[in-house]
Amino acid sequence: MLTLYNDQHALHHGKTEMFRGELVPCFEVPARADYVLQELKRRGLGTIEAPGAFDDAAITRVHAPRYIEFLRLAWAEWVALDPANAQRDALPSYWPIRGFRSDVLPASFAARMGLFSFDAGTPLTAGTWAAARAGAACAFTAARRLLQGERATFALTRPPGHHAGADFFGGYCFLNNAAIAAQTLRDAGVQRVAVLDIDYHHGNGTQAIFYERADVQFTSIHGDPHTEYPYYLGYADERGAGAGLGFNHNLPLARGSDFSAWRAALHTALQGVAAVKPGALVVSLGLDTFVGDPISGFTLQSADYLQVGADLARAGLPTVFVFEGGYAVAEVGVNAVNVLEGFAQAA
Ligand code: OKP
Ligand code: ZN
Repeated sequence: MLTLYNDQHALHHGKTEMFRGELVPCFEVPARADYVLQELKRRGLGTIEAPGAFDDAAITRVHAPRYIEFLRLAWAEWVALDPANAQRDALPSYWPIRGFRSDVLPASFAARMGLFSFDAGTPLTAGTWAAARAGAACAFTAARRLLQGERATFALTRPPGHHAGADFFGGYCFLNNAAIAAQTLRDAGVQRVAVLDIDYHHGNGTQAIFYERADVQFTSIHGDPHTEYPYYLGYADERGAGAGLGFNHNLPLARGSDFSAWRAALHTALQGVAAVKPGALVVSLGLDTFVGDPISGFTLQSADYLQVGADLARAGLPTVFVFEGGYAVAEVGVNAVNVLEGFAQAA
């Protein structure tokens, strides 16, 4: 398995996120990717390369121009408000919910932070744009290398992407790496792409990006949004709209679900994937389904991830894996590489 590694990822290192009225240390830390890289090397699972040549056109195919512009300039604007801001992360405090205007682009930076976000848990830092942009390059290159004949590729990057929509950040995500990979495959002529999101949290950003499209099917297995983040999307009755009706599949599972329940959902998901005969598969690879994850509620064990990889390989599709969540930091490397090794051995 070829890994495309974002060696700029640590430029994004948030200090704190809002949780129950307090700022607590970020769960989404640089060490997550370091552990995965270290485990890939330790087990000698394929080669590790830097992403290739990249321009922002691949980002623009998925994200709105005014949002990209906002992200690019956000840190400079934040520091311009107050030089002391250079020492603290930017977090939003105001959001335009129902009844407010979202067509107007306010002059106020604080107002634009809220316009382009949906939670207070996603700090924007000095290196966020550079890290996220390099991550998009990773996802893009992972897709391109698949087109050039690789059986499977792995975009090892952070911050993650699947909560980011066309024009919003949240859930630790800024640019939707999985969507960028899927769109890159489409733009190269792959007629239909399936995105399978196995992170604990519903991939609301990816769903929203492709909701009205039949050319990219989206399937997600995740904690029931009645009780789990991101709460406001991810229900089973969300089936797609317009041309995309029938191309969106949510498989919510109760908090506490074990591997046998999870694996049954995976088999259901893979049947749906096979039904649309895609030319390629993009897997949003979250490892926060692990029993030891500090912010999630499923009970998968490390060995189960070998089985997950093998099950995914049996779909028989060229596959791009994109790293998403997983916050049991010391175990995330073993768990991620178990999926990849299980895949490689069964492929
Ligand atoms: C991102 B990804 C923790 C509350 C949860 C947001 C979770 C984002 C998960 N104190 N806050 O899908 O792994
Ligand atoms: Zn997650």
